[in-house]
Order: sequence, then C-alpha cells, then structure tokens
Amino acid sequence: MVAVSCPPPPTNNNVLLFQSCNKPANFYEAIPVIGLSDPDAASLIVRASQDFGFFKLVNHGVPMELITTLENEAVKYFGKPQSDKDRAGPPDPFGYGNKRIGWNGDVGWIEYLLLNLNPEIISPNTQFILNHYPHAFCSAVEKYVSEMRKLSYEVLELMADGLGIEERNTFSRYLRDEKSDCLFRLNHYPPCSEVEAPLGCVKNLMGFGEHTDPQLISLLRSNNTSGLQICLRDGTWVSVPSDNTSFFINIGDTLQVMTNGRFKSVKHRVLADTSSSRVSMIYFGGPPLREKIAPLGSVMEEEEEKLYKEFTWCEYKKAMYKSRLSDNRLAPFYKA
Ligand code: GA4
Repeated sequence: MVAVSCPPPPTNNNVLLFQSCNKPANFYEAIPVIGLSDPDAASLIVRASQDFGFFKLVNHGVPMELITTLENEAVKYFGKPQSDKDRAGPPDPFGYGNKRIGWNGDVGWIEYLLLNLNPEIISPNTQFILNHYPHAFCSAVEKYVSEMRKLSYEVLELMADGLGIEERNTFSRYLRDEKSDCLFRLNHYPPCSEVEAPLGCVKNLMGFGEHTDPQLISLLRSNNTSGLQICLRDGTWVSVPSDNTSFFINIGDTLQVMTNGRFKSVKHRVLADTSSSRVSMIYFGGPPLREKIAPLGSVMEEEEEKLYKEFTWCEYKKAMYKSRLSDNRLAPFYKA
C-alpha cells in the first residue's frame, strides 16, 4: 500500500473548527457489488441506484497499472513541500486546496487537487497545473480521466437499459457532449493520530463532511485506507470497506432529478484515519452548463407528477457555490 506520511502543515486551528462524529460505524457488508459485464448488470445497477444511490463496480476493465501510476504520482505530489503545492492554489474553485472546502466555511482534514475538465471554463489554477506539473503527472491524469469518461458512459447506458428506456444515451449524452462540465479530484487525507486535537477531539476527525454530489454520477477509487461512509435510506451512517481494485459509484443530485427521484443522490462523508493516509481519485460527470435539467418523460410513468422544477446546470452551480457542504441543494428546486 502506498502511504503519504507528511500531514499538511499546521494551520491556525483557532480559525478552523473541525467537525467530528460521535460513533464510529461498523463496516457494512451489504453494499451492492456489480460486475460491468454481469448479464444482469443493468437491472442490478438500477436496483442499487434506487435503494442506495451507491454501488461497487468490479470487473470494470480499467487497467490496474494505469490506476497505480496515477496513485503514485498523487502520492509524490502531496509529499512535496507546502510552498510548491500552494502555487496551484487557493482554489479558483479548481487547483490545490488545504483544509478549506468550498467558499462558505467548510473545513476538513484533507488536502486536494481539483481539476477542471470543461473546455468552456477557464481556471487559471488548472492551466498552471497542466503547464507546470511534471509530464508523468499530467499524462497519468489524462489517461485515467479518459478511462473514467468511457466507464461513466457505460454505466449510464446500463442505467438506461435497466430502466427500459429505448434511447441508451438518454443519460450518457450529457457527458458525451464535448461541453460536458466534468471535473476530477485527487484527495489526500493525512493520518490524524498526531494531530493536536482541535476542540479536544482527535477520534473520528472529519476528512470531508457529509454532502451529496451535485453532478449525474461520480466514480471514486481509493487506496486501501477506509474512511468513506454512506448514509442509508433509514438515516444510518455505515462505513464502506475499502477496495483499491474497484470503483464506487455515487448517484448525484442531477440524476436524482432526471429520474424524478427514483435514483437517490447518496449522502456520504469521509472520516480521517488515525494511522494511515487515504488517497482517493474521483471523476465527477456533469452536464453542459446551458443544459436544462428536469425529470425526463422517458423515465416517468404516465400521469406521474414531476417532483422538480426545471433549471439549467449553470443555475444549479451558481446556487451550489453559495451553499455549505451539508445543505440540501435540491430543496429550492422541489415543486411546491
Ligand atoms: C461536492 C462534490 C465535489 O467534491 C465538488 C465539491 C465542491 C468543491 O469542493 O468545490 C463543493 C461541494 C462539492 C458542493 C457544495 C460546494 C461546492 C464544496 C462546497 C461547499 C468538487 C463539487 O462539485 O461539489
């Protein structure tokens, strides 16, 4: 297992109020595990997206070598001196970030690199990274992202099949669009054992607070350090056993709207580990900025009422950057 030993440098803990959670949850063994070429993959994916908004994808066909190359590059990057890393920050909202998440006061025991993949958006920090970071790093990101794009199309097309929709590209077309608003995130959660306890609490320090992902889907891969938790439909938080050979798929808010609430956008969070560092990489698949988002007729039954108002992804993003991590970002878009 690859581990990064150096935690981010101390910052002013008086300013950063860290969250912690009271009770560590047990590992949950009932997370749906689906093979991409299983004969019943389409219906299993639909079932998991309805019941959990989350599942583990195995036999995905992404070469392990490509994944570990990127993980090694990420580990090298996060091990650099702080002043080097800071050159790609603070987030614009892309680039290097340390402890601060978003712009509205959320913090976590995390450092990260967020990269913009949307050709319509200009991010000076992303440009800086692509122009100045080692070729090995940029090429590893590029190859990995290209695999993630393909994988996201396959998963979204299986979803359409499983829902019995004739047009297989009903969902994937949003990501296949050259102006799709996708992004890529590398996270490093340093071990928190030696942290001088903020608020007197080291245990269960929050790495990334609870939230749902705004996009259609997110494809997450992490090293073998646990920490990810999901919220079940009954409100219980459970820990996801780590598996560095698989992908975890999250349903995002946009797919919840498009399926008129059939698919659930899963609430999740990450707790920092006391002894080992967690490195994760997440591809977020979002629609083009001008795309209208609304429940899709092809997914709904006859006479079914739409639960959400129509909005553009751009409008949603504007509202999202004004929100706190744990806010219910879909609330303003429910139909009265
Ligand atoms: C959550 C999912 C993705 O990590 C992310 C996050 C984004 C950020 O880190 O800039 C946000 C968060 C995420 C939703 C609400 C806003 C924006 C931090 C935050 C408080 C990159 C995304 O797309 O939305």
